[in-house]
Parts: sequence; C-alpha cells; structure tokens
Amino acid sequence: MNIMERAINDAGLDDIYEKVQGGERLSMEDGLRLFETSALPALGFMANMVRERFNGNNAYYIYNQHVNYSNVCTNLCKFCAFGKENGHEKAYCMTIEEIAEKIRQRLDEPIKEVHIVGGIHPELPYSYYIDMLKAVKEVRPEIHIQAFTCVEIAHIAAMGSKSVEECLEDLVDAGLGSIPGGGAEVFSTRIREKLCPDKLPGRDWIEVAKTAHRKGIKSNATMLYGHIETLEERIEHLVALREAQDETGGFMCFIPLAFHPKNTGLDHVAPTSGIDDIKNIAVSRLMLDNFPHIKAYWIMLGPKIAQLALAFGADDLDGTVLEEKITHMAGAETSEAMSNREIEHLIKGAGRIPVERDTLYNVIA
Ligand code: V47
Repeated sequence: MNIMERAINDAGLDDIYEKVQGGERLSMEDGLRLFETSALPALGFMANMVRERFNGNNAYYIYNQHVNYSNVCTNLCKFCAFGKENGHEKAYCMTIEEIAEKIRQRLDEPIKEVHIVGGIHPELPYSYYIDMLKAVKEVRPEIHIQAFTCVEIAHIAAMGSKSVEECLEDLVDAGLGSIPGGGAEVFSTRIREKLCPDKLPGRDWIEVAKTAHRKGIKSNATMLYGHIETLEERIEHLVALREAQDETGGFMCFIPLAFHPKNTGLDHVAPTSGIDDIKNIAVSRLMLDNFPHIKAYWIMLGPKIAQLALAFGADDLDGTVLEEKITHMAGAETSEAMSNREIEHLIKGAGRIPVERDTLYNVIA
C-alpha cells in the first residue's frame, strides 16, 4: 500500500477508491461521504486521477470578454447583487449599438469568445436578442458567442411567443455559438422556493439544456454553493446533471460557483471557505464521470484557490474574462480581468501545461 492508499484507507474511503480506479460510477451516498470527509489529500488524489484520465496534464484557458447587457431582472433572486428592478436608480440596459461598441473597443485583442448574459428583462422584445447577436457578429464575424443562460432562453422564447426549439434556431441563425452554464443555482425546489421562487424551475432548466443539445448546441452547467443548501441538495444537483448528460452528451464543462454574500439578501451568510471550494471541485470531478471538463472560475474562487484547484480535479481556469460584473457586485475582491500571461503563470506554477482553447475546447495553436 503506498502512502496515498494508506491515507484513503485511514479515511475509510477504500470502497470509493476501488470504484474510481475501475472507472465505476459513484452513488449519491458515495458523493455525500466525499463531501463529509476531512481527508482532503485522499479526496484530491482520487479527483486528480479522474482529472488526469480526462485531460492529462493540460490546464485550459480562453481569451474571452464578458458583456452583461442589462441588470434589469424580474427574478430578483436573494443570492444576487446584480439584478435590479426595472426603473431602479442603478438599473441599466445597453443599446445594441453600445454592445457593438464594447466589441469594437477590443478588436485589436485576439479574443476568441464573448460571454453575454443579463437579467430577465420584462420589456425587451425578442428582436433585441436577435439583433444583439447579429450586431456582435457584424463587428467581429469570427468570434464565438456564448450567450444567454437556459433561464434567459426560456424567457426570450416566451417574449417571442416561440417554442424553445424555434427560439434556439433563430438565435443560432443570428450567431449564437453555445450556451453558458448560469441560472442552474441548485435545482432543489426547497432552495428555489426560498431563494428564487420566480426563477425557471430546475427541471425546466435541464429541459432547455437538453433541447439545445439535441439541436447540436453545446452548453455548460453550474452550481451555486455555499448559501443555505445541504450537502444532499448539492449531490442531487450533480446527479441530475449527470443523468441529463447521459441522455445528450451536450455539456462541455461544469463550474461550481462559490457564493459571494455581499450586497445580497443573504449578506449574513459567511463566504465559502477554501476547503469547501476545493471539495466542490473534487467532488464534482468524481461525481460527474461524464463531463469532460471541470472549471475553477478564478473570478469567484480567487486566483490562489483556482490554482490549487488544478491539483484537485479542475482542468480549466476560464479565462481573461474582461469586465465581469455579477460577482463584483457581490463583493468579489478579484480583479475584473487577467492577462494570458498571468493565467499561464498560475498554470505553470501548478505544474500543469497551459493550453489556450476556444469555447468548444479546440486547442489554439
Ligand atoms: O447564474 C449570482 C451566479 C451565475 C452570485 O458557463 C453568483 O462557462 C456567486 O454562470 N455569488 C452567472 N455567484 C455566472 C455563470 C458563469 C460564469 C463563468 C463561466 C460560466 C460558463 C458561467 O452567477 C448566475 C448565478 O448562479 N451568481 N449571484 C453571487 N452573489
């Protein structure tokens, strides 16, 4: 028995280790035991095995830009500091020309992806979203647009009195490339009733994602952790994603999102601990045996925890991000952007190979 196997044995996790070695699927109960263990090196060793099985020594990043077109939102989720009621003094909504200008301003940078999300705006017409995508493509035809969470897509479809299928077809025709992972939060109805009763229910979020996948549109998935959710609810969320992925195979990447309490309706909640951040990465890697990538989103984790996460199951750091708003409104102290050089420095410091990718994980030569 080597030293890591001894640590796994001491933690009483041999049966899980056997499954991990054999590529066998972990049960909900296994997942719970992994969250409950304090044997972090043992957990990390197993998560790293799976990480290297999927992605070797590579750690991915992307040169991307974020655009948050509007913070007007009818959902007003308790955990969110970004969304504002229509008419609120801090509410804003960019015009199509302002969005195009954001893209134009960075034409001299080798940006590969624009990540566009906003709130659930009660008035913007269907044409706004279509015109936005067209305008971005007109300014920068080669850019990949990753836009609109599953929650926004359900809303946009409703605004246009279209089915989700029809809406997705129109969005793709206008330039949509893929769908980001936001809006998933925690699928539990208990959590949604307490924190975001007006938001698209969890099962509908999954339906929109699966509909997109069936149309050949790839997407990501997230889980917002560190507020009032139980460990069981986290595991149920992961298993629901795993089942959806079994059906469609359309998810590229899972991103555990660390809750930031400042300026939210949950500002009494303590920020997540480094240990919990790392556990979420490792347990996700072990439970989501059909997801190719696990992302450590440095904006929410901070660069140091994100770097550590590369040894505990994560293989992706997201990217330059340029102008993030959602986490910064909730008190994030990270910078709003990082250069490729800084990201590569973090990755090399973790003993991994930095690999610049596009949205669909094609390697940029
Ligand atoms: O859906 C809201 C979360 C999400 C807070 O797909 C908060 O690659 C922490 O989904 N503290 C939007 N999180 C961001 C997102 C994302 C980010 C980066 C990459 C990708 C991807 C997706 O942010 C929301 C919500 O779950 N959020 N408020 C908060 N106070």
